[in-house]
Amino acid sequence: MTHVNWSFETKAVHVGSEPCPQTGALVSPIYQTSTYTFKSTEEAGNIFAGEQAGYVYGRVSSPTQHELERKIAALEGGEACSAFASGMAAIASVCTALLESGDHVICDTVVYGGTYGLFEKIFSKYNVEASFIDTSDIEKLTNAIRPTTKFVYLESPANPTLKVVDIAEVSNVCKKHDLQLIVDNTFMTPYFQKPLELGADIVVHSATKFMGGHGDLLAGVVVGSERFIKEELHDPLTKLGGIISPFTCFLVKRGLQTLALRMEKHNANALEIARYLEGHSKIKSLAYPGLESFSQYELVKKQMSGYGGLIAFEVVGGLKNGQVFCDNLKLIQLAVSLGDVGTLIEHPASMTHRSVPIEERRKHGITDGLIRLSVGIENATDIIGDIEQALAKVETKGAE
Ligand code: LCS
Repeated sequence: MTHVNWSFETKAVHVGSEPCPQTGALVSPIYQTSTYTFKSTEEAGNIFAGEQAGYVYGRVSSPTQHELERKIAALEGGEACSAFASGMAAIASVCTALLESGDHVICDTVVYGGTYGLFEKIFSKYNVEASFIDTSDIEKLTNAIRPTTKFVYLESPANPTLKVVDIAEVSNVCKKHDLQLIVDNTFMTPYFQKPLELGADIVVHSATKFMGGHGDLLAGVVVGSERFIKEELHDPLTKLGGIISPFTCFLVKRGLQTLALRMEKHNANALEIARYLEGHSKIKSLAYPGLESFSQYELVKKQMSGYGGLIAFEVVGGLKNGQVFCDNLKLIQLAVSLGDVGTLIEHPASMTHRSVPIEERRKHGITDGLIRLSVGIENATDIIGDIEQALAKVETKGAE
């Protein structure tokens, strides 16, 4: 089957989900095994040497993993993909593949707290220095480049403020200075944004989020050139041990088959909820890329085909009233993670972005009262009803 001309939805359903050639089973089996047998030492030697196709050990790869990787590469429009046990395992492996002692990296000021911590707490120990720069400011970005800079890392929209970065513009700077551009596409998924087409070299995802979609797994993926995935990323994949399990591959594959439908619903619900919040007297600030009032709306229209399911806002009265609001929700669950079928809410300053120093957080818009809502695919009226009743419990007299 050739898939190059298929649309996104058709690729999502069929690529990597072909019937089993041995049994004809419509859904191919999960290869739940830790090791693989060989007919002879000669065959084993040839497979280990890469001269013959075959599998050797569960920490290296599995047929289920390869099916998932083919599906994701097709959806992101990349040459190849590698799947990992979590988003952090994927990001850490990419960094391990690219970095050496003495290198410098540029990371955006607004990224998931775990990613910030990876550069600040782990790679700093190996003499890799990170500069945290607002990459949407091209002058600042250019000034931060050193002879030792290896790559620029960014999320767009970013977790949790939803700041958007012009990927094509940053890619031009990177190309000029011979730097790699790594984009975390978790919030958009390839359904709404294709960073490789915009000039990124490597795309990473927490597949735990929209790709898996159901809040029941942890996974991460990397998409890039065949050379990077097969040669440079192979050692970190197999030696650091962040391998994804065959069962998780099966779940992510299944999740991806409905990604287009779910993203449309996340998007429609989030837009309706953002419009409701926009007119509410108890909402102090609001960011949703789909609102015309969003400060980077023009850029959103240029590089994304949808707005996603994340909304960031602050309740009048800041942290204290934000807590009252969260504590009174009934349908919406207070939990980290995002991109699930169910609506989730969290408080970045005390939860996901706790590891970012207070001053840094505040400087870059992660205010003490900021709340992040991951809108699910329930009925929008029910979600709004829950928000409405919780906001009614918030006392705003005299609050700012
Ligand atoms: N990239 C982004 C944009 C993320 O939001 C996360 C996790 C990761 C990478 C790491 O992926 P993981 O290892 O968890 O699969 N974000 C989380 C969050 O906002 N709440 O809990 C986890």
